[in-house]
Amino acid sequence: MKEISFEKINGSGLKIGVVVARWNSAVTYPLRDACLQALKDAGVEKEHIFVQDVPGSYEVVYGAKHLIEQKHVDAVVAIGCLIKGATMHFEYIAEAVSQGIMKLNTETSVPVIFGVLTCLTEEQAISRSTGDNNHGYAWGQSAIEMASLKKS
Ligand code: RBF
Repeated sequence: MKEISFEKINGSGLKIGVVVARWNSAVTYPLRDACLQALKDAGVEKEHIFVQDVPGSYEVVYGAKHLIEQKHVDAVVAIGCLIKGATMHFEYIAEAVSQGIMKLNTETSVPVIFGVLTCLTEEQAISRSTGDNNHGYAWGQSAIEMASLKKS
């Protein structure tokens, strides 16, 4: 199976940021909602969850940095959806965002979860953001695990 398994996670007392691109919001908003559900299920208090919308995936890196610096979160989930189109934008944005998120992980003391879907088709994007296959839930769980690691 492809899915990640999680030991019992406890989000109580952890501050979690969720940055969401509005581009392809039919995909990113269900991912965000599943992520928020995972945080709630793990006991993260409502007032400890900081959601920040940004225009597109390219901006999620700045949005994550902002939450780290301004809200002092223990982890961030960066959510976006890139769908390959006719231009080279897909490649440039995907490369920039994955490098940017990696940089935040290595250069700040805050883990940033890579919640950016890179899809060849709209069908792939829908499949990865709906029902049991909605990846947002596991991203929320990943953020709690990594935030706990940061605090340990
Ligand atoms: N943002 C996304 O989140 N997903 C996309 O699939 C996407 N495709 C784009 C394609 C083109 C041709 C352009 C110009 C932008 C695209 N963006 C996309 C927006 C991008 O992430 C960013 O918001 C803008 O380039 C402004 O910096």
